[in-house]
Amino acid sequence: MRATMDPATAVRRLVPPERLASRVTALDDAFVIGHFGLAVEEPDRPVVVDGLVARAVHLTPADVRALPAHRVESVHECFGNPLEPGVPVRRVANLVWTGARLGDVLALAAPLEEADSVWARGADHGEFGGIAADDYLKDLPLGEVLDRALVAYAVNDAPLPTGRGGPLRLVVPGYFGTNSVKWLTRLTLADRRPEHLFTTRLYLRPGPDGEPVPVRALDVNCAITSPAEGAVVASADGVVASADGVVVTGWAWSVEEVTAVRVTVDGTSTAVDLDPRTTDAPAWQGFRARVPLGPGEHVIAASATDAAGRVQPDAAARNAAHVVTVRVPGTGY
Ligand SMILES: Nc1nc2c(c(=O)[nH]1)N[C@H]1C(S)=C(S)[C@@H](COP(=O)(O)O)O[C@H]1N2
Ligand SMILES: [Mo]
Repeated sequence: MRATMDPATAVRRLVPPERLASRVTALDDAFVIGHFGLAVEEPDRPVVVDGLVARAVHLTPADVRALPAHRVESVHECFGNPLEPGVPVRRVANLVWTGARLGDVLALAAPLEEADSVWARGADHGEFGGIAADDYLKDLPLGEVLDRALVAYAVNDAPLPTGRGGPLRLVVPGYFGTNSVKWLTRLTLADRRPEHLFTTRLYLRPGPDGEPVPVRALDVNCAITSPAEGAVVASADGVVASADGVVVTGWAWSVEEVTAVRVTVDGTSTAVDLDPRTTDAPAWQGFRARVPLGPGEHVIAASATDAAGRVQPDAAARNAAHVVTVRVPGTGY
């Protein structure tokens, strides 16, 4: 059997929020997750579409590139460790993906009426948390993803690198990154959910009635990109405080449009300028606030609210308000 994996354990490359200043995140500044490590490079790795279809098909990356191309700017966020829902996570980027619509790809196999789920598999395999799995697998509700998901072959207008899931990966704008299966090998149409480490054991959270539901739609969340945690402002270290104060900048996102961002300094709210969402897909939205800071230590916190009324909790949640502590040197400190 051909080796599909480098002999590696889980890859978790994380990036601090202060590297996320640009609207579109450079790939070097975007986090990388691979539960089993990274799959090996295989530029022609095909994708099979099978299951509840009229005719199973075997597609090369060239077949997918021949379909109508769609380019989507979208926030890309890792849910974090599903076993630690109280730990704040800011593993996030905003990337531009290009690919074929999932619906166009599946249509080549003529899905049967009864199919209401698509199971996406990746080439990577191994052991995660002491449990062995033959592949990475996620299932998605067909009705929600036909139009919105892409089988992507490019990111930031360049071919999808192997580490990002090339040659083909799924991207589901508005869903947590865990659903965006890298190194795609198979799309199986089904009428039920699959039992698997990454579908029914991990990446579940309590639903409306307390029952476990898969981690899909993004939470409301934000990240302060400047000043950085621990920054000494009003000095030459990149963050310059003027007589008018320090400018706090960041990004806010959710599955729906973010309608407000609250920025507080030592508990007191300040005026915030928030950009509207200008795209159909959930790209992140910029915000900025000019805050007056006297000498001493200050706690700056940001939290977002979305159009559906979702609000970031203050603490003890994966999407808790982002808090940075900064110091202004001078008398009084
Ligand atoms: N095949 C495969 N796809 C995967 C994963 C994986 O381990 N294997 N990790 C998922 C998780 S949890 C996240 S957050 C995103 C990360 O994508 P990135 O590494 O391009 O940032 O990929 C998702 N798709
Ligand atoms: Mo993730």
